[in-house]
Amino acid sequence: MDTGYSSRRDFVVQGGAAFTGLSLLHAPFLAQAFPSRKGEEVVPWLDQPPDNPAPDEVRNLLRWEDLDSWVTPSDQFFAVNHYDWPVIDGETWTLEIGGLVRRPMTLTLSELTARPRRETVFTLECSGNHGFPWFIGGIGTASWAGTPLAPILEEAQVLEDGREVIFFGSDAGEEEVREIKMPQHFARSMSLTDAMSPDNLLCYEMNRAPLPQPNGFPVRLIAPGWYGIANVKWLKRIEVRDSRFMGRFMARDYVTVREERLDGETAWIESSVGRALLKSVPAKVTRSNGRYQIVGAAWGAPIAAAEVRIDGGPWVRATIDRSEQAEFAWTLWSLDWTDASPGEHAITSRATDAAGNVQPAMDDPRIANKQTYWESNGQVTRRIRVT
Ligand SMILES: Nc1nc2c(c(=O)[nH]1)N[C@H]1C(S)=C(S)[C@@H](COP(=O)(O)O)O[C@H]1N2
Ligand SMILES: [Mo]
Repeated sequence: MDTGYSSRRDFVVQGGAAFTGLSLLHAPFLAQAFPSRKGEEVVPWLDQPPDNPAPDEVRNLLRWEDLDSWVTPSDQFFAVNHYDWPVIDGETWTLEIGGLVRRPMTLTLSELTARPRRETVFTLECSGNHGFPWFIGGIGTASWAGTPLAPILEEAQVLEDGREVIFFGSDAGEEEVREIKMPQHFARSMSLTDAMSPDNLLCYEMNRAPLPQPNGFPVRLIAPGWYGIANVKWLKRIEVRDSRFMGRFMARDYVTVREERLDGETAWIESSVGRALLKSVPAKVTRSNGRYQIVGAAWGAPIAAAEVRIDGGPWVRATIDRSEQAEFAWTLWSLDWTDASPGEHAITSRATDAAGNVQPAMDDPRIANKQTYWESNGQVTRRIRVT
């Protein structure tokens, strides 16, 4: 997908580190500009999310008040898993490329890291984020590095019939369909066309260090522009097939159910969660010398504008922080809240993308007629007390 967006900051270098003068790379790595003021204090939101009820599956959710850098430090990055958390030995690990290819391949970690390296700053959001009151921090932005997937599929020589590419993780569990119980690895697929996107990486580094174990060590797929679920961790095998893959995470789970009007009739449409959607949130409110500032993030598409509405008043344009940007990363914004009066207030944000699409309101039919919690990109409202 070519968005024509010019400020992408990913790049390919041969054989490892060749750092250029991009501001992302200024030392120390994580100290980028951030909309903040000297001596400011964070005013916590009144509507704090309930405790995470599933700590085995979901870890380390982002606390929005803590956001103070464009790139999320790895130890503050959330993690989601559906089966076990595999612990893999990078020395003995291999990646199989098979199925409808002329030349099946087995790649070791050192073979992958010897290939051309590319780094992309990408905001990874779980498609369930904002689907439950407790789940509002299933998002983070990291600098992911690895080797592009497309040249490897080219070398494997996909056969004429190859249409679908399945990515299998090492983690496994038991699944049941019509009373048939079967062991299954975590797996997601993409069309061959989507898999061949030059953006996709076989990723082995997060924020300039080996991938942490919870985030997929030693190698995961990074599919910039897609929801978290597509970014298969702990990769084990890539399999090319001639028909659509109908595993749990494509066809039974991570399926959005929505009532739509088609030709004057109501149709219930079931669709597989795929590409990221336009979204924004008010991240935090700060106070400095009695002056309030609202800081937020917007992502899911190239961002043209972010607006804020207080207590159902008019939409006010925030200032977009253009100092740190990448095609697939969130954009930070801020707004001086000049007339903050004592009492409780509701703060809502909405993003507009470069094509003019506006993040849907909660009563927009796309959100209101959605019956499942996936892909909850409706406008987010937070509550705060000004003293
Ligand atoms: N192998 C494997 N990959 C996986 C998952 C999983 O359970 N197993 N969870 C997916 C989901 S739902 C999300 S949101 C992202 C989360 O990536 P993170 O844990 O690095 O934040 O990983 C995806 N990749
Ligand atoms: Mo997810």
